[in-house]
Amino acid sequence: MTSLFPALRGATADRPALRFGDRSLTYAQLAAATGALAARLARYDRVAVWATPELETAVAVVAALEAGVAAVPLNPKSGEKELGHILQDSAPGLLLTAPGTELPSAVAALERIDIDIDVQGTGGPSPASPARDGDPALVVYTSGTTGPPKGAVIPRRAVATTLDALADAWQWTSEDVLVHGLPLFHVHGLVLGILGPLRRGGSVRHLGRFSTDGVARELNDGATMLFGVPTMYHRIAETLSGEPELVKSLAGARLLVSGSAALPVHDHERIAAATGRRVVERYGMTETLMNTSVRADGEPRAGTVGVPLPGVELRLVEEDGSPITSYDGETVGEIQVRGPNLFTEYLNRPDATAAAFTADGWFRTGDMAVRDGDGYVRIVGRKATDLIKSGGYKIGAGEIENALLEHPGVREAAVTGEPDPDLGERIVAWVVPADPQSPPSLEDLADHVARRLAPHKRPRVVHHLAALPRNDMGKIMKRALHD
Ligand code: MCA
Ligand code: AMP
Repeated sequence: MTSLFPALRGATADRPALRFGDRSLTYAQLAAATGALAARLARYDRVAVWATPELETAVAVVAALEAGVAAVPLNPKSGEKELGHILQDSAPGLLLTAPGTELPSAVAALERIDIDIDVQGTGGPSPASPARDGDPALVVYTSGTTGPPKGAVIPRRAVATTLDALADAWQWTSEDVLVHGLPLFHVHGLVLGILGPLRRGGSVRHLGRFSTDGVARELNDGATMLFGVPTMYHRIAETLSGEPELVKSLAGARLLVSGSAALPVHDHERIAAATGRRVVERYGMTETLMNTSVRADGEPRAGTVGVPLPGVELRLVEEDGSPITSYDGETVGEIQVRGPNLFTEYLNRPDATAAAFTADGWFRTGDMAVRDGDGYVRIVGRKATDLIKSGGYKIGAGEIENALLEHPGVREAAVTGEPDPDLGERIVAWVVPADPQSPPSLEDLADHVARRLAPHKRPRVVHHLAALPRNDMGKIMKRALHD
């Protein structure tokens, strides 16, 4: 198949492609660096990428895609248990990392390539790889309600079609300069935020880590688009009143896009009132890439995620699976989607893959929504109460409960999410201590979860209980906990 990145071979050689802090690459430099690396990757099926927010991560993933090899992005803050699971499950042939990175022991046994971004000469792009549309491009790990994260196998076709559909919806061109500070081990920051601009032949400036100052600086210095999760827009909304430079920067942007979780209407309205700009929401999922968006030329109605993207079939279904045919803005159903944007399977999990699809190929998202008469989708909730969205990260309650139960001070544990103005939801741990006289502290439990899983999965609140409320079957009644 043709390259996912025509601009590596086009007439754009001297144009900027990537900038991270004060380090940057033009398209010619990116072609040389990825061409040299791709030549070393061709014999592997899958390679892991230590996905720090650095230039090397972008070079590694593009090189893998150029070589026709699947990339497995790893959260560099993953704890030992999470990392051990992902490595064992995905069995990468080697690990790509920035030079000098200190790696934890869980990955020490893997063969490692330190990426050289400063490839001199006219190495140029790699020759066209023999990869086909349906071949895997990425394996991205995503949490479910129970058990360890599952590896969603995302084909090249899905990456290409989702990015081209977004280009149509957002009038996204090679003239656009994107700014963001998203992590590079999830779809939002990596596929939309890095591969997106490169597929268009445009450029991206990554902030290293999100800050409102960084956003203001880049938008006032030529960047045209901003991507962020609602927590980032919340922090922007909180900061606007005292920061005229931030107001000016947002007012001048071409497009402000939010996704990964619901953007509260209050934050949407505060940004609109201060800047005159309305944030555009889009809705996606690791397994489906992008499904809907408010269009750049459409009406950005607060609280909706817009209309299905070109090529995406979307329907709402009742509990019994029958499709809802009248769009009245009130009837709630589960969103199901079908189209070239979908993942192929969960790696090594045929059971989970089969459960995720209907017999005729619709993917069950688990998101509950209504649809207005003109087709706009409004997400109203989730089917599973055991999935928590915190800071735009999806976190499974079961995974954290299992980690808590491995703490010697914990006899029983339940995990829920509760509303949080900054994070959307925050993780709450309900714990029956092994010794009621000396229950484990929040700090202790947070460290324990952060070390085993990842810092964003740590509980932010802990309640100690004498017993967990259970029904006759012994199942924990989570709704009773908050009462
Ligand atoms: C705190 N930290 C700790 C501990 N406590 N580290 C170890 N042990 C501890 N006990 C560290 C954290 O790692 C972090 O470090 C820092 O202290 C602050 O922690 P935290 O409060 O969690 O971070 P934050 O600054 O509040 O983060 C907010 C955020 C972040 C920046 C909005 O949540 C974020 O980047 N969210 C993006 C999620 C995302 O991209 N989701 C896409 C998936 P440090 O600051 O150094 O990290 S969804 C998706 O892809 C689909 C397709 C879609 O639709 O988009
Ligand atoms: P993930 O599995 O981490 O890719 O997260 C996907 C989930 O994020 C979806 O199933 C939705 O629940 C949620 N999500 C993504 N975008 C939006 C949005 N714009 N509004 C509400 N929820 C969203």
